[in-house]
Amino acid sequence: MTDLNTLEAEVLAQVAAAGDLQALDAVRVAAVGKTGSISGLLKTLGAMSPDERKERGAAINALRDRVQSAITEKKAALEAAELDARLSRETLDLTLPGPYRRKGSVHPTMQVMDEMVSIFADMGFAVAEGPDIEDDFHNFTALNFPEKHPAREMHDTFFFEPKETGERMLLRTHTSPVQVRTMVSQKPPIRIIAPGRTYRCDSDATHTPMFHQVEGLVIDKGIHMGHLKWTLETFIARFFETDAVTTQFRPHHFPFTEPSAEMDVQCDRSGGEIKIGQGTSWLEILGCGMVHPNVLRACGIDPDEYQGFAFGMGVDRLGMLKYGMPDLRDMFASDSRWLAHYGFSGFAAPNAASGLS
Ligand code: 2U9
Repeated sequence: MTDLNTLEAEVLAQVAAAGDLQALDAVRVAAVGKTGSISGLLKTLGAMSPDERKERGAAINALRDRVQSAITEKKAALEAAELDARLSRETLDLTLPGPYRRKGSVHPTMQVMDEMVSIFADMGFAVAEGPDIEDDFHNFTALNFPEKHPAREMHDTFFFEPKETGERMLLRTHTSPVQVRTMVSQKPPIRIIAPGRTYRCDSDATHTPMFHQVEGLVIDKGIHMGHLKWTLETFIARFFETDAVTTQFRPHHFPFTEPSAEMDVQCDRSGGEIKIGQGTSWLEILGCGMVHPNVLRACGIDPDEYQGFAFGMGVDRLGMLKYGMPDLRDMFASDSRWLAHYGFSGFAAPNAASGLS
């Protein structure tokens, strides 16, 4: 008759010596599997007397239980060791530079808008925003546009279907409605810029149906053209990052300002590339003027008490001038190669201290 103690010692020694889960499972099958050494002992019980069978059967089952729990314990230990080995093998040092992937970039229009905002913020201007979908009053009437002004026509402006009241909403043609809303809702003094999307029914190499503007408005007592000129010349010098900026004002007309002017900056256009601060050519940069008294009145401000100046510039256009992009339409073509070439890093937000780009 097989000596159970000897068998137990052999099997436990095999369990202890199993180096991995596969080896341990082989020991398990050989001991307590269908044809295992311990399972085989149970088949010998049939030839015994009832008393012998009872005693021998209990001893064999106890042996099987001890071997089974030893195998379970060893399995847990091997699994834990395997997990530790994987964890130490699969460490990831997050301080190492990641694998190179095509990085995203900041669109030139957003870069230029951020540069403009950071310059004006440094000069004490707040940023004001308003809806892209506007009404006639805020986009035209409050800005002193006569009823029959061509800008109110369909060929220039995107109109929505009229409401039941007959009122036609529209896509704002400039961000000027934001200044109107600010003057209606805020007592002077006011110093704001209004960056944002604007929409006009136009499309060629220098005009797109949607483009971006930054307009500005200063309302206070005793404001005059000298304040306007200093503010804009200071902005231009900081935007083009050169002190040698020469500018000129050309008389112009806008319904919402009087007097109105367009501001040019002197540049060298000889080599195809535009160089600001040198040369003898002139380049139009923005429009400006003293806020028309009718506009102040329309916004509830007494022109005998308060005066103001305003200006407007095309963000995309100034970006093309500053960073040398030839065609405005490329700005909106979403060509990943163009964006990779002209895009800016997202980790270098423009600010007065560390620079614009
Ligand atoms: C209010 C009063 C006056 C905003 C102004 C301009 C001149 C101007 C154009 C520049 C290029 C638009 O993007 S562009 O095509 N804008 O020339 N804009 S003064 O004057 C205002 C605005 C709001 C209440």
